Amino acid sequence: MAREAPEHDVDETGLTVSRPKTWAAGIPGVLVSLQHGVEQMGAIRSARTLRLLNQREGYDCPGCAWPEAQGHRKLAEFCENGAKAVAEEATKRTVGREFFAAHPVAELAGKTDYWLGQQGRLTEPMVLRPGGSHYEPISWDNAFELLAEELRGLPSPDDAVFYTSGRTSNEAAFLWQLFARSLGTNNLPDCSNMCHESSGAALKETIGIGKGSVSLADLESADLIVVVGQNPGTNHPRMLSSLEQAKQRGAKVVAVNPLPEAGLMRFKNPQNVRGLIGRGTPLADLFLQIKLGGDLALFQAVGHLLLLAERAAPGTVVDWDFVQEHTHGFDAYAEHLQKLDWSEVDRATGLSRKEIARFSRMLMDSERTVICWAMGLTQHRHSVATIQEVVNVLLTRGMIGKPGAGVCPVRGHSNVQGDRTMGVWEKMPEEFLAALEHEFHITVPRRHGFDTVDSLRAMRDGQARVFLAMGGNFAAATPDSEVSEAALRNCSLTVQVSTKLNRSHVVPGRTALIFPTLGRTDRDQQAGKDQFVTVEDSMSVVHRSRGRLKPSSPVLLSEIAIICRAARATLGDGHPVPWAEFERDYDKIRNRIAHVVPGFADFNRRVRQPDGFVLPHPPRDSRRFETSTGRANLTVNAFEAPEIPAGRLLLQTMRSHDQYNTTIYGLDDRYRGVQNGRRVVLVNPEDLAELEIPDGAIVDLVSEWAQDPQKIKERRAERFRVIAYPTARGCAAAYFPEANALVPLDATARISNTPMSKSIVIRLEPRRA
Ligand SMILES: Nc1nc2c(c(=O)[nH]1)N[C@H]1C(S)=C(S)[C@@H](COP(=O)(O)OP(=O)(O)OC[C@H]3O[C@@H](n4cnc5c(=O)[nH]c(N)nc54)[C@H](O)[C@@H]3O)O[C@H]1N2
Ligand SMILES: Nc1nc2c(c(=O)[nH]1)N[C@H]1C(S)=C(S)[C@@H](COP(=O)(O)OP(=O)(O)OC[C@H]3O[C@@H](n4cnc5c(=O)[nH]c(N)nc54)[C@H](O)[C@@H]3O)O[C@H]1N2
Ligand SMILES: [Mo]
Repeated sequence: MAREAPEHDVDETGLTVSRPKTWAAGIPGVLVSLQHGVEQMGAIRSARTLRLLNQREGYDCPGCAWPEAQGHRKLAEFCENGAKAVAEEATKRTVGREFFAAHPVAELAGKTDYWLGQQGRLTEPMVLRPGGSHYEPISWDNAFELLAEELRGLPSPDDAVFYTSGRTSNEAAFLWQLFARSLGTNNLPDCSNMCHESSGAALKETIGIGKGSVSLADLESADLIVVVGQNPGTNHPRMLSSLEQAKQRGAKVVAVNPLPEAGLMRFKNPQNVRGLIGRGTPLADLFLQIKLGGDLALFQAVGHLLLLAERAAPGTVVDWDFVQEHTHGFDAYAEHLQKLDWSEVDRATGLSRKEIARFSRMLMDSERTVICWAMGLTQHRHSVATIQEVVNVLLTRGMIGKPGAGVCPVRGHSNVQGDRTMGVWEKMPEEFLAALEHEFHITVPRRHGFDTVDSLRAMRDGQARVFLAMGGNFAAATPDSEVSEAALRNCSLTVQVSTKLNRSHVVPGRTALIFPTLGRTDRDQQAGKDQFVTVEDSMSVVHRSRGRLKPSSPVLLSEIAIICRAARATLGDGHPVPWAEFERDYDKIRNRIAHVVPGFADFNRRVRQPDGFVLPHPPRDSRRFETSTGRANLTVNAFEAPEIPAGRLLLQTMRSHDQYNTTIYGLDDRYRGVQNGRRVVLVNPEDLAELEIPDGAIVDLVSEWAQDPQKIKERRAERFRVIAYPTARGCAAAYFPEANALVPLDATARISNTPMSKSIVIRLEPRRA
């Protein structure tokens, strides 16, 4: 473990370090959420806004995709970080034309993401003309005409790229892909390509559907919940309530993580008295401090132990009824695991065999197991195989399609799952494309489009030249910052539909447009009528979201209105899709979604039910597996773990407690004991001793990447302060997006093509003073 850090250790930049916390939420969480609200929104707007957060008649939290309770909801159905996300969006600060007149783009390009975000909500459409130094105001009509001309002038529709971030509603996402496909391209990269793509790929192959199989009720009846590669205390705080309830009725929790995250250790629930003033509820019964990328080894080792135990006492471990009736590939899986090399497991996981045996004993003792995971599993070279090993273990025990058991990839953005359901994917299946054609009497392309990494390559190489973003922050969220910024600058036109200023606005194409839009919390009226939109959470529940706040400017258009007007300008008024009608009445969009997207029949009526409705999920509902074999597939995956050369560390890039992806709320990471700074790298004290680098040193992080081992390419991120921290040996951690410059564009997961943001070989280079 780390040496005891002094309570406060201040460096010359004002950054302070204190001991990491061993519990999450409680009173500081409540205070922080109120403070952020009042600072950004004022007291009255705060109270009004937070009262409607995640309520049936209110809006869906723009934070994470964790589901809301069905039936009775608490008065305050939100968490500290949800409140921060809302304050960030509902802020009273604004950026208008005076702001842009005062700040040339070149100056804005020198500002941090934090500074840019703090300036406030965008209020009117802006344009940066070729060779111009400042963004200038432009009317909506002229802006749409400019975009339309550019799109119509492209030699091929595939020269345009339509990016989506996961905040977009179902309705906007459906229209966005319809616009792209009407134009003639499947270039629909999205943030999911950098997020849970590996989960989708692994699950589709093994259980036939790329979504999680559990509901909140399953978590309520599970007797074992395993949380792998996820930091719910920060990123899904409402999940802690589920874990707390589970613990209180006797369920066990296992945490698998290189970091002892506070939210996995103990929870003080701010919604009850014990949480506010007591010691809270201990969470993890077993904490496996694994090395980065060691999870495939762990789950193979556990699978191996399960099979050994089955051989010793036949019929007690493997769920033979399930395996024989519903799965394919069991024998090959079992045979492959016989060859497991334990010395490799030791090296890859850094865990003791006793710990691994204890975990497998817990899996054997449990009748209802849920395994949850997030970015710690999805952003490695072998992510798809790793998740398939998780599935293998669950299938062996028959833990899918029964109450209290299943797979739970915990999604990121609040509607990232819904956006996929609506067709935002560069390779939607034929049935979906055919249904679109049939519904709208249009022709849509079949050639697969670019995902995020391939879009970057195409833009870098001049093969794509118009970049449109429905939300998000493409420049900062993507890997290899230098390459991605150059790729954007290489475009003839970049268009950002955004609520707030960010990095992507200040690394513009030759011409750049900013389309300011309504957010989740804003009232959306069309043709004199209040409209609502819908979202799908991490557990496939589709429900309404309706904002009530007065928009920060009367000029703002909804995302839907922007798409409809852009499409009309580009495709002409004779286009068979009724864009104008869609803009006036969102029910009309939902009627069409009901015809095209499976599971959405009678959409308008069902989504008006108090808690919305749940989408079908064949494995969960009836143990049906729509895979290539018609059964759940156990898979054989070659053993794999990252190699860390001598004198190097493996770096993960992760979120602090004070950020939402590239939106930085503040400079503290309260649970990890870091205050007032983000350029830090957490390193195990024994590694520091070996490297002869003192705690507190200022270093450059240098990543070393080679597709071809003879040609190592270096990338550098300057001036990070070293913090001695109890992370697993050999494994360092720094924050995203500051460390994105270190993630090579070509370093991606096999099959899913997701950037390897949790697996970068680096060395620390001390700076001379
Ligand atoms: N407040 C807030 N909420 C958010 C977000 C936010 O930025 N702020 N982002 C949203 C989005 S888009 C997403 S995708 C989710 C992200 O939610 P998380 O996946 O929780 O986010 P990360 O910060 O990337 O944390 C990864 C966790 O996995 C661990 N980990 C890293 N590598 C490994 C590994 O190899 N093995 C194991 N076992 N563990 C590993 C890290 O130590 C860390 O605890 O959160 C969503 N919710
Ligand atoms: N190194 C590294 N890189 C990563 C990750 C990592 O763990 N490490 N995580 C990856 C993951 S999981 C994800 S999901 C991506 C996130 O990638 P993105 O989704 O592209 O990034 P965000 O930071 O969530 O986007 C924030 C911006 O969205 C805009 N916005 C906010 N609300 C709205 C809205 O309602 N409508 C519209 N139109 N715009 C809005 C605002 O302008 C804001 O600045 O980053 C990925 N990048
Ligand atoms: Mo994400």
